[in-house]
Amino acid sequence: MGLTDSAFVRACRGCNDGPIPVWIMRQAGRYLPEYRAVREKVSFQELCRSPELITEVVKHPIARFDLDAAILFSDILTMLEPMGMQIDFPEGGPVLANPIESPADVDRLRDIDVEKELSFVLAGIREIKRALPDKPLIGFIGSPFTLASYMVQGSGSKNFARAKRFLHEYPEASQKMFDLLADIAGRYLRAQIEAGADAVQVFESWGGVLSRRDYIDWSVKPINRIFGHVGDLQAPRILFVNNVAPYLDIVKEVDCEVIGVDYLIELAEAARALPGKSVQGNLDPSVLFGPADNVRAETKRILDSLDNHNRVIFNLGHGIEPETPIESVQAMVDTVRAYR
Ligand code: 1CP
Repeated sequence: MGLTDSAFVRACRGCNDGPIPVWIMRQAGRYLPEYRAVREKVSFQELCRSPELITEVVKHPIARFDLDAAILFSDILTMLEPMGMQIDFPEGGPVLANPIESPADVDRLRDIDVEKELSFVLAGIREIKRALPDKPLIGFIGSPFTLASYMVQGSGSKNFARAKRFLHEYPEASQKMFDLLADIAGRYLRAQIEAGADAVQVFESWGGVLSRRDYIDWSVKPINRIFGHVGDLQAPRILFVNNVAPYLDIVKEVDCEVIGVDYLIELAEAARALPGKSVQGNLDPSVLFGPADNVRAETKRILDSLDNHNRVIFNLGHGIEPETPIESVQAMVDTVRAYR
């Protein structure tokens, strides 16, 4: 375990002097016909509960593009189901039938035994490691704010106004909910590493709607609490922040090795603002809908702009879109591979 010599792990640690590693957020998913074929037979939740099917879909993008890391197939919301949230995954995105509306709802949330109640995920990780023993595997969770935003809102949203309001209306209940989420998430990440994950990523997908003050209290503090659960292990810790630009000076202090950067800021600017950390990103996923020449040019432009190529992991600046042309993905991967 560990795969410490892989380009991906070395880049996480800032000491990769070989080819630049590349993987893709949401790399197993609906842009791949082989994933759609699996989903014609089973629902998303059935897929997430089957260690064999998890392994099959994790292998799809690796077989096609030989990416430098695999990522566990699951969802950030999976952790919430044993806590008592009822979640459905229709076409348009997740829907929660019993959103958190009051402090009494927070009191009803269950603490969970991650080894027992999320055993199908951990079995999936062990199965993936048997199938892909030489590929670094990334485990993941959602940040407490990103999870809470679905829990309070009941679905995805543009600005998560209800979730933000809940923090200010019920600060004590919010603190209780965030502490519980952070501790379960921390134990869950630890269990993922013990099952075989070589690195872990926290998705702070929606914290970018918070004021700077709230960002410190409701994004960074709970995330540091999570990372504290795994800081003594070898696995590098990645924090993906959507809309990182306003918070670079705050994120700089987070207890982790890598910052995943969205596409709203130049990757080189983020790298300069985050000394001592590696960066991951940040091609705009919509570029993949344009001509292959432009995909190659944009990929190369991002790489050319960086001062230090030993601490970069190439990726998109957010998840790949369902209808993305596969040729574009290949053009991006080939360009990164040929870079040095
Ligand atoms: O097949 C389907 O119809 C389900 C679509 C789908 C998939 C493929 C969902 C529902 N989740 C996933 C898998 C998933 N989700 C993975 C593993 C796949 C991989 O990376 O290869 C990961 C890491 C996630 C993480 C996730 N889920 C995030 C954080 C990443 C991000 O994009 O910012 C978020 C916000 C979710 C919630 C969620 N689950 C599913 C969807 C469509 C969404 C987003 C909906 C929204 O925008 O609110």
